[in-house]
Amino acid sequence: MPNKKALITGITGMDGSHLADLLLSKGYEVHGIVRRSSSFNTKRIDHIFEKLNLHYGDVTDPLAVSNIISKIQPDEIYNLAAQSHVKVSFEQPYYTGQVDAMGTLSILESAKNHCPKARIYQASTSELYGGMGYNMPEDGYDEESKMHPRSPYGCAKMYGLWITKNYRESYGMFVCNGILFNHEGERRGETFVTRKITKALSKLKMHLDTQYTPYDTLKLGNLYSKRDWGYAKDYVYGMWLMLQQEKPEDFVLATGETHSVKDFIEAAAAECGISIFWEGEGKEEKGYSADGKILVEVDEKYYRPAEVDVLLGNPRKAKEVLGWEPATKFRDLVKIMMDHDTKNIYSR
Ligand code: NAP
Ligand code: F7E
Repeated sequence: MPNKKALITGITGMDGSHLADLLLSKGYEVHGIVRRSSSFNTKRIDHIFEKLNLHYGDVTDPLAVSNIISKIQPDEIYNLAAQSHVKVSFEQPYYTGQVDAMGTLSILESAKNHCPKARIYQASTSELYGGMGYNMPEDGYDEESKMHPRSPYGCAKMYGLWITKNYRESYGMFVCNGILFNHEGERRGETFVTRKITKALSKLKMHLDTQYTPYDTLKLGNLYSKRDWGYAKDYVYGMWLMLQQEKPEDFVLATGETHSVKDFIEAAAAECGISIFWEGEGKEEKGYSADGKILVEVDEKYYRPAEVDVLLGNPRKAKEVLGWEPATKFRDLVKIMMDHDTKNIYSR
C-alpha cells in the first residue's frame, strides 16, 4: 500500500512542526503550506526540511488553497494555520477572522470539491469557553459545555468549529474538531506567556551564574489567570488519533489541571534554584529575589480588553474513545522548557 499523504497548514508553527515529526515517523508523505516571508520562517522544521514537500500558500488565498489540495489529493488534512495570538486578535480582529474563520472555510470547501474523502482535523481551542463566570463545570469544560468566546480570536475559532461540524453534517465528510487546551513546549512562540517566562528566567540564571550577562525585568500582564497547560508533543499525537477513528467526532484534549501564571513563574524559577518573593497588589505587584532585585513586574500593556480568567478541561472522552492521555505533567513541562532555554541561551 502506498504511504498515506498528509497536508499540514501551519507546518512552520509549534504544533505543525511536532505533527510533521510524528507523521514522518509513521511513514507519511508530508506536505505543508508555508507563507512567503522576507526572512526565514522555517526554523522549527529545518531539521526535517529535506523530507517535507512544501508549497507556498496562504489560507486567506482560496485559489492557492484549492490548487494545492487538488494537486496533492491528501488522505489527511490538518488545518493548524492561524493568527493564534489572543492579544493580537484584539488589534487585528478582521485579519484574525480572515485567517481563522474564512481560512477554515476555504480548506473545507476545497476538500469537498477536490478530495471529499480526505479526513480533516480542525484546530479548535479552549478559547471558545469563557472561564469562571461563564458556565465552567467543576470538573472542567468538555465537548458539550456551553461556549462563550471572549476575544476576536475565540469568535473566529467559533466559526471554524461550527463550519467544520456543518460540513460533517451536510456533506458526510470525515472532519473533526480538536478542542485543545493550552499546550506549550520548547518550540512555543516567544510572545506566549510560558515561553516568555522560560526565556527570561533562563537569562536570569545565566546572569546569576556569571554576573556578566544582563537581566531585564520580566514584564507581564495578568499574573492570576489560570490555564490548563499540557505539552505540545502529547497533543499532536491526539490530533492524529482523531483521524484514525471509525467515525468523525470532536474531542477535548486537556490535562485536567489548572495553574496560574504566577505558579508557572515560581515553578520555572525553582528549576534554576531561585525563590521569588511577591509584594504589592494589582498593577503594583512585583516579584523580588532574596537580595531585593525586581525580577518580575506588571505592565498594563499586556492586559487584554476581556480576559478568560480560568480554563480547566475535562479530557474524559478522549481517554475513553481515543485511549489518549497526556504523558507530561505540569512540572515536567516547565522543566523541559527551562532545560531547553538554558541550554540554548545564546540562540535566537
Ligand atoms: P503557531 O505556533 O502560532 O503557528 C501558527 C501557524 O500558522 C504558523 O505556521 C503560521 O505561519 C501559520 N499561519 C498563520 N497565518 C497564516 C496564513 N494566513 N496562511 C497560512 N499559514 C498561516 O500556533 P500553534 O500554537 O502551533 O497552534 C496551532 C493551531 O492550534 C492554531 O490554529 C491555534 O490557533 C490552535 N490552537 C493552539 C493551542 C495552543 O495552546 N498552542 C491551543 C488550541 C488551539 P508563520 O510561521 O509564517 O507565522
Ligand atoms: O496567555 C496571561 C494572558 O498568550 C495565557 C494560544 O495558543 O492558548 C493560547 O492562548 C495567559 C492569558 O495564551 C502575559 O492574559 C499574562 O490569560 O500564553 P497566552 P492564551 O491567550 O491562553 C489558546 C488555547 C489558544 O488557542 C491560543 O492560540 O497568560 N498573560 N502576562 C500573558 N500572556 C502573554 N501572551 N503575555 C504576557 O506578558
